[in-house]
Formats: sequence, C-alpha cells, structure tokens
Amino acid sequence: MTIDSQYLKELAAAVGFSDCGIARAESLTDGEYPLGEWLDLGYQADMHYMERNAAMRRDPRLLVEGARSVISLVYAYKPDRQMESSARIAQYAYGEDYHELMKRLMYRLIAKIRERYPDFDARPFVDTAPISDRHWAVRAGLGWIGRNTLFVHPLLGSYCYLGEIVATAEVDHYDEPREGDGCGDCRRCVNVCPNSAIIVSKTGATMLDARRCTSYNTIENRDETLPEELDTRGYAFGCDICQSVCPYNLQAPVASHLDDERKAQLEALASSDEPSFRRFAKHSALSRIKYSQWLRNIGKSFPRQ
Ligand code: B12
Ligand code: SF4
Ligand code: SF4
Repeated sequence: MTIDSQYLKELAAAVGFSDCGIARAESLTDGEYPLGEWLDLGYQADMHYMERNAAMRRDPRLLVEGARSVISLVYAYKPDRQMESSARIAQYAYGEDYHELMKRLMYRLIAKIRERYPDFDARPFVDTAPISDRHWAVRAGLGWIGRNTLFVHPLLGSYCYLGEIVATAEVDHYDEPREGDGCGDCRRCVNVCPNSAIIVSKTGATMLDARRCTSYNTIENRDETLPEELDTRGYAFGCDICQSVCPYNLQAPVASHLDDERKAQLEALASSDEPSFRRFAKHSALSRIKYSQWLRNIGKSFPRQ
C-alpha cells in the first residue's frame, strides 16, 4: 500500500496538528543521536529508563514490525499569557496532559486515513515508548535541534509537542531533513541557563546534563531535597528559561489560550492540599509527580511516603 503523502498532511492539519512531515523508517545514526555518549557521561541522572532499549530508540523497525514510514506530528502550544505565581509551572503543562491530547489526535488521524486506506496499519507514540520524538521530527524535515537540545520549528519555535505514527505503509513522497540548522551564531539559551546544564562539546554540539537541569530536578528527581546549588528561578514544575529567550519562540504565533479559570487553578496550586493537587494533576502533565515532590519543589517539607 502506498499512501498519498499530500492527502495525509491535509488530514493531519484537519484534525488539528500544526505541522506534519514523513520520514523513512530507518535507523538513526550515532552522529545524529549519540545516546551512548550521553549515557556514558551520566547525563541521564536517575532516568534509568533511558538506559534500556537503546537499539529500539534508534530504530523504529524494532518497535513496530515491518515499519516503513514515520509520520512526525507537531502541535504548537505557545500560550497567550503567563501564570503569575512564585511557584511557576512550565508552559507545556498549562493545559491538558500532552500525552492524552496527542494520542487522541493521532488516533483520530489514523481513523481518517483508514476511511480511504482501510488496511492502514500503524501505532502512535508520544513520549510513551523508546523512540526519540525530536530526531524523527528532524528527519521528517520539520525543523532542527537547537542548542538548548529541543526541536525548533522555523515558524512555530520550540513550544510544541511532538509525536509520531509509525506505519507499515509507504508514502509516495518522503521528506528530507533540512540543510544545517537555524541557530547560527546564537547562544542565548546556553548563556541564560542558570545552572549551566547545556554542555557544549569540543565539536560545538550540545547535550543536556539532566543532573543540573531544573526540569529534571523538579519532575524526575525523587530525592527528599533538591540539589542545594540548583537555581530554579521560581519554577516548581519544569523550566522554560532556555526557551523563553529563543528568537524563534519570541516571533512564533500564539497557539493556545490560557483562560481565567485555568490561570486561577494554576496559581492556586501553590497553596493546594493533597486532594486538590491530585484532582488538578489527573489530566495534566503534573501527574508525573507526587504531591510530596510538589511540596519539596515549592519549598515546603517533603513528607516521607
Ligand atoms: C528524557 C527527556 C527529558 C529529560 C532530558 C532532556 C534532554 N534534553 O535529553 C528532562 C527531564 C531534563 C527533560 C526536560 C524537558 N523536556 Co523532555 N523529554 C525527554 C525524552 C523522554 C527523551 C529525550 C532524549 O532522548 N534524550 C537523550 C539524549 C541523547 O538526547 P540529547 O542530549 O538531547 O540529544 C542531543 C545530542 O544528540 C546532540 N548531538 C548531536 N550530535 C552530536 C554530536 C556530538 C559529538 C555531541 C557531543 C552531541 C551531539 O544533539 C542532540 C540535541 O542537542 C523526550 C521524549 C522522547 N521520547 O523523545 C522528551 C522531550 C524531549 N521533552 C520535551 C519537553 C517539552 C521538555 C521540556 C521543555 C519541559 C519543560 N518545559 O520543563 C524540558 C526541556 C529541557 C531541555 N532544555 O531539554 C519535548 C520537547 C519538544 C521539543 N520542541 O523539542 C519532548 C520531545 C516530549 C514530547 N513528545 O513533546 N526531558
Ligand atoms: S530547562 Fe532550565 S535548567 Fe534546564 S537547561 Fe533549560 S534553562 Fe537550564
Ligand atoms: S536560543 Fe538561539 S541557540 Fe538556542 S535554540 Fe534558540 S536559536 Fe538556537
């Protein structure tokens, strides 16, 4: 079966994705995705799941038997305004949990494709399996990996969620990665990071040392205390500092609306008790952390479990 790629992209836009590109399902090279080097340096901190299934992380054909195409999908979320609180939450977590949002749209897209191609066999992924979302977006020609290690779209910036549908079908036209990147001489993100978590190697390529990163420490770190030297600049969940200075984000169009009710809910979290925190977190990216981590992140005591 060969799918009409243009038709597929039109369907992706119709279900609500901001952009879509399609790459051949082949193995990523060590040069593109030096996972081994990152792990050897210990930059994964306690994210031991990153140490498992390394081969699968590079090659989607090990994840989906017979895979031929990776349909990469971008959903922009730059909000129209910011929450105001001493306990700040990264913008990607303002709305619905992106795993739920992306999965729903991807299943809708698969259903639409099946209306014309009933035998379309595919599996959707969004940060839910060993596959590197950013590198597939790059392979599909949608943008590049910026110095802050995030995927940057030339028009939408990096405030976007990524997901992919791995399919056994071929398409009539595959996209190619862009030539070079759009960062040029810019180093704003590297220079602004309060924890020097973006490490520049001798070759000039950058990697993220999660041990130093506020996002890692406020979300993935399960210790009773945060590292003393960590400068969170008020972030209690995630961190947007290295994205907020990026010229591509500054010029990107607003893509989501933070309404008064949601804004108030986000701001009230700093004083929420456990039941109200859990209620809020249920369909939010905040479900990744426990209430005890939340208390630790906002500077309150970390009760033993
Ligand atoms: C683990 C993880 C984290 C970890 C580690 C992040 C990281 N940069 O690796 C932590 C918890 C810190 C994290 C934080 C965040 N994350 Co996260 N995370 C992931 C996850 C699960 C895997 C990333 C991964 O593979 N890391 C492994 C290493 C090897 O990758 P790397 O070092 O970044 O890769 C670099 C090297 O390969 C280097 N390189 C290339 N060639 C060469 C050559 C040489 C010689 C060298 C030295 C280097 C080099 O270039 C790459 C880019 O710089 C993905 C989801 C997924 N399944 O893909 C989401 C994902 C990357 N995260 C996402 C988000 C939104 C975030 C946050 C912005 C959330 C927030 N606001 O707090 C922050 C951003 C922090 C940052 N500056 O990266 C989005 C990013 C969307 C986008 N536009 O890119 C993703 C894609 C989830 C999604 N599906 O939307 N995340
Ligand atoms: S997310 Fe924050 S702490 Fe992590 S690299 Fe970016 S600026 Fe630094
Ligand atoms: S701030 Fe500059 S160097 Fe960093 S990702 Fe954006 S354009 Fe690239």
